[in-house]
Amino acid sequence: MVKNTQNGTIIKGIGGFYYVETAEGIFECKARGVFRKEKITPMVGDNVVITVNENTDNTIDEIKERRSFLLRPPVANIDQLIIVVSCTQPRPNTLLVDRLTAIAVKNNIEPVIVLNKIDLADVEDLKDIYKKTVFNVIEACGKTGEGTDEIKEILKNKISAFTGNSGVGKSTLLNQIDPHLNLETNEISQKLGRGKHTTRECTLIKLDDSTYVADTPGFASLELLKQEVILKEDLQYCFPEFEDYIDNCKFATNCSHTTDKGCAVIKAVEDGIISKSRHDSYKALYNEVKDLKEWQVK
Ligand SMILES: Nc1nc2c(ncn2[C@@H]2O[C@H](COP(=O)(O)OP(=O)(O)OP(=O)(O)O)[C@@H](O)[C@H]2O)c(=O)[nH]1
Ligand SMILES: [Mg+2]
Ligand SMILES: [Zn+2]
Repeated sequence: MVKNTQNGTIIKGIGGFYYVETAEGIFECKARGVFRKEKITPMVGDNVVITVNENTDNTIDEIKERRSFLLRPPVANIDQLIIVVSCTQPRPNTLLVDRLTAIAVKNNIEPVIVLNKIDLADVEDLKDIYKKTVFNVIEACGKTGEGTDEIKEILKNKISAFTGNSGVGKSTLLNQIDPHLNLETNEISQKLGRGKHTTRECTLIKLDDSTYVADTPGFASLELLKQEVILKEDLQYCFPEFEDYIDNCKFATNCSHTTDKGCAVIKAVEDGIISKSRHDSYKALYNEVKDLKEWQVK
């Protein structure tokens, strides 16, 4: 039996099969049983060692250590999370955006905010919220291609993943970046005002030798995102624009930055330096985890 070992990257996973890109091409592989025993699930973006077999299934034998990984969207080793928000249709959900930026920051992934569908509604309110953060904010239009060059520039030489609700225009924007991709897109449901879950799988796409981007499905349930827990002590650091103020709170080590007297973060919100909407999201996320202890999180 001819055997041949290769290094590669998982670019897609469907129904227990993983598609691994190596220097020799793309190989359909199964994961070795040992991963299941160790409760490790191979992910798109994983760097792996595979064995290409002549007469049996190719196997993933080894998963290299991950530089970063996210549960939703399920991708490993990305540098950037491109969070696509539509100005309307579907309506923007700032709590979702801020949950995603916090999860990215916690995982050492750079969040980028793309405000899409600027042809359909006024973008000023969203812009006002996010220009007060430290994140890159790009205005875009999947329909006309506005903002495409800026997105291309930011993707260059990095591994990124697009994320955001169904229908915000993730696949449409990727098609603008490279029309050859021909990714499937679909109108949003006018009745429900949201997308139709057109993209079904997470796929890592090579734009050039050093630039990769993943298209991912819109979230089926926002509940699942709550699995990515950020403990209350850590949450403040996941809102980078708070950092300059955290140490100036009157009860610095104990300040939750939610209601406390003498809170420098709240003062900065009142002064219009930190956006109120971001602070509201912080409070909502804080309330979700405030009774949770470190040992309760696996
Ligand atoms: N008017 C307008 N429509 C847009 C824009 N961007 C995307 N669309 C439309 O929005 C609809 C949804 O776009 P998709 O690219 O399928 O959305 P998606 O985020 O990939 O959705 P899922 O794959 O379901 O997660 C399509 O009909 C697009 O043509 C835009 O900037 N302006
Ligand atoms: Mg899509
Ligand atoms: Zn405070």
